[in-house]
Amino acid sequence: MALGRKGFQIVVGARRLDRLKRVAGEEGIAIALDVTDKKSIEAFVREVSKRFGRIDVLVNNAGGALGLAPIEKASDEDWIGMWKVNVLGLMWMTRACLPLLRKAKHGHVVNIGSIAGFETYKGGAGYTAAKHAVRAITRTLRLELNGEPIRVTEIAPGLVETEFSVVRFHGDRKAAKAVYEGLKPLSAEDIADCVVFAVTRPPHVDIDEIVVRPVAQATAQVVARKTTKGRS
Ligand code: 8X3
Repeated sequence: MALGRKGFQIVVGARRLDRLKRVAGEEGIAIALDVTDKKSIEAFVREVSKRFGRIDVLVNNAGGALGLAPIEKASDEDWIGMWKVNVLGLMWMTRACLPLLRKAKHGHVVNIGSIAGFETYKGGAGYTAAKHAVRAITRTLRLELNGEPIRVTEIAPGLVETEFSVVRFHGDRKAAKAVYEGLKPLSAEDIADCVVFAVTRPPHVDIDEIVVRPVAQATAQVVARKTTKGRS
């Protein structure tokens, strides 16, 4: 709700309405949204249109990784899942929100990408390909909106401790925890800070990209971990 503290009226959309309401707090509005379902997107955007008639900032945050299998053993289900949420969902939301972004004095699309948008690693092809696509879509959108007062920003984080790894490892919490062991990962708040920074620049300033990693992470897989407990 970092943008809420800056005076923005927040509307949050996600599948789990109970959790969403907690995220939205008293000031924010929570509306159920599944970005992989066009009907759900239509209903969400219709509701926002009815209540506010415009969108100043669209943050495309939905995304995630499924599995770490090499291409030889890639699961169709995981790949389709990743492409649906990271790529199609982002395009569907952007396409559906553009008419309302055009109604704002200054519109802004913020896409949450990843360092996987320009790095690759073994077993990561489904996710890195999807995040490379997010990067390509973001850059294309900037070209297509050139001349309009709509800014386009990609935020590309490295390791952020959220449910990301629990989802990637299909619920294996031990494997997920190991991803963040021996270092201080970024938090959701660190990414929210980046969003706030990009969004609160003067309207003529477009922050194209912010790449943000924990200091212990040089690349997706080169990570300095401390083994002594309590020293990370
Ligand atoms: C995830 C980034 O560092 O876990 O988007 O590969 S990383």
